[in-house]
Amino acid sequence: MARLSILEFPDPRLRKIASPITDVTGKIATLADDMLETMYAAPGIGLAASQVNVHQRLIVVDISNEKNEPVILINPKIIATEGEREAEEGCLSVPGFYEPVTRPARIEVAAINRDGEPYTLVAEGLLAVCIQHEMDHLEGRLFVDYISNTKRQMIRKKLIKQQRQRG
Ligand code: QAP
Ligand code: CO
Repeated sequence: MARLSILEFPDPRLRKIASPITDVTGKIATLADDMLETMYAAPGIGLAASQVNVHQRLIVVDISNEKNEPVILINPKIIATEGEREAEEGCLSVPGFYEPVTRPARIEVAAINRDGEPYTLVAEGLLAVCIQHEMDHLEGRLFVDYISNTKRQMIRKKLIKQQRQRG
């Protein structure tokens, strides 16, 4: 297991569109495990491969309190949505900033698991928010894209300054 480094907004690599995974190899399983380790260490509840500079369609989430319910989604696809809900979102790639985002309240997702088997998942509440947020990363989309330009520019400036200070 290894901890991976997380790209931060406004890094242009976060804007890349991820490619479908054609073969769930041991390498992909290891990447998923490393992403889970990285997410738990952060700590966070979701991480997309794009955030660790791997532009392939893989996300991991775990919204459990005990951090013992990892979900790995390879090539996730939303096949149904229902309703709408606003919830506060944050992102490991936008540290320290939280803003409300409106999204479908319930989703059904088709994906492939760590063993290469297809499955579907129905999600609502925080899990639905988290999966949609992480799937956005695979399209090069960030939660700050849903807020006002003024707020996004302010966050951009503050993060660039922080990144400069850290070297
Ligand atoms: C996405 O986000 C998400 O700013 C996952 O300083 C967020 O794990 C889905 C984090 C909210 C649903 C609701 C953010 C950690 C973690 C920060 C995360 C920070 C430290 C964010
Ligand atoms: Co994020």
